[in-house]
Amino acid sequence: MTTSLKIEGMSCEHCVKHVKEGLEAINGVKSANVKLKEKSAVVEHGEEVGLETLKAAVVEAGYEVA
Ligand SMILES: [Cu+2]
Repeated sequence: MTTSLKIEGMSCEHCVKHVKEGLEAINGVKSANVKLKEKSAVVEHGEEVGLETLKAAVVEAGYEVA
């Protein structure tokens, strides 16, 4: 399944990489496509991965989910 997140606080490609790595470290996440300009992340993941888990990974990386 696919989940789109709006992310606040990313200012450069380093941030993008940080968020991407945080999301892709979750068990069950296949890929995370993070875009700086769009302030977005599109995450491909299995059904076992809930929205709260995705949000927590973004917060853990130091950013906010809008
Ligand atoms: Cu940055």
